[in-house]
Amino acid sequence: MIQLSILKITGYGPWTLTLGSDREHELQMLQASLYKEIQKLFSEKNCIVFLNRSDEFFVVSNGLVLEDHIEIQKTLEKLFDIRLTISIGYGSSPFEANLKAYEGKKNKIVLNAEHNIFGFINGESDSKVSIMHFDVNDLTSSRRINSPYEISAIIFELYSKMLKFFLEKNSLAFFMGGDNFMIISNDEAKKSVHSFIGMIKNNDKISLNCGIGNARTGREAVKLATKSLDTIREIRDSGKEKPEVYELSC
Ligand SMILES: Nc1nc2c(ncn2[C@@H]2O[C@H](COP(=O)(O)OP(=O)(O)OP(=O)(O)O)[C@@H](O)[C@H]2O)c(=O)[nH]1
Ligand SMILES: [Mg+2]
Repeated sequence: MIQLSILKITGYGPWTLTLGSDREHELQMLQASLYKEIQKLFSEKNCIVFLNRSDEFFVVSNGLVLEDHIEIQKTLEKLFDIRLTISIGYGSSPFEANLKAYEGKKNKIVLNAEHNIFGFINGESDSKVSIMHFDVNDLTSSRRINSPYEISAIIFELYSKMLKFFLEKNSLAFFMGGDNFMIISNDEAKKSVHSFIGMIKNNDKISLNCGIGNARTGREAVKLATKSLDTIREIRDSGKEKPEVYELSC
């Protein structure tokens, strides 16, 4: 089971208007500070936070119970003027967990009214997280031919294809910066990773490496996924033929 906690700023749209037109820089600073704090608070509890469209946060919150969410809400309420709503869901796939969180909020399944927490908690039982860490092999060579903005166009087109492909496998893809992507995945997605890498290689002439990590918590799974990716690099740099996919579990 994967558990997701989705944090969204409450009444953000109307609130942004109260700042007047000279607001974009303020909003960007607020979003960056929020992200920093949310990543800090959840990673201390062995979770990992993925940024969704800069103003919404997807947390792989396996192992966390309602009390943990209340504690984090209290800290955020002390630090920021704006309030956040947390929607929690779980399921056998990340997409299902996302739907469950969405339903919990939509149908007002209240877990804690005072701190705006909705949805369904799995907590500590049957915890299983698989994360894929994708990275472009040797992006540096492409930098010699393409300017920074042209590289961005290549990376975002790749992200769009990745998101669509893995959504069909009930998994969720996030852009992490640089040439890095992470996917909150499941067995279905893991089975199709070679076919995705092959498709991108044939159609876009981009070579990808993919490290996979399986663990009981989000942070541990990400650690193992990144370690797998670094292992692919080590094999490559030692002159041996590198695998495109490497997987570690704990
Ligand atoms: N989010 C994230 N970004 C990273 C990580 N490692 C590198 N980056 C970013 O990715 C960019 C590209 O770096 P690399 O992927 O190491 O460069 P490369 O030439 O593609 O080399 P290889 O991936 O080893 O083939 C860097 O400038 C960083 O911005 C990581 O673990 N996580
Ligand atoms: Mg790279």
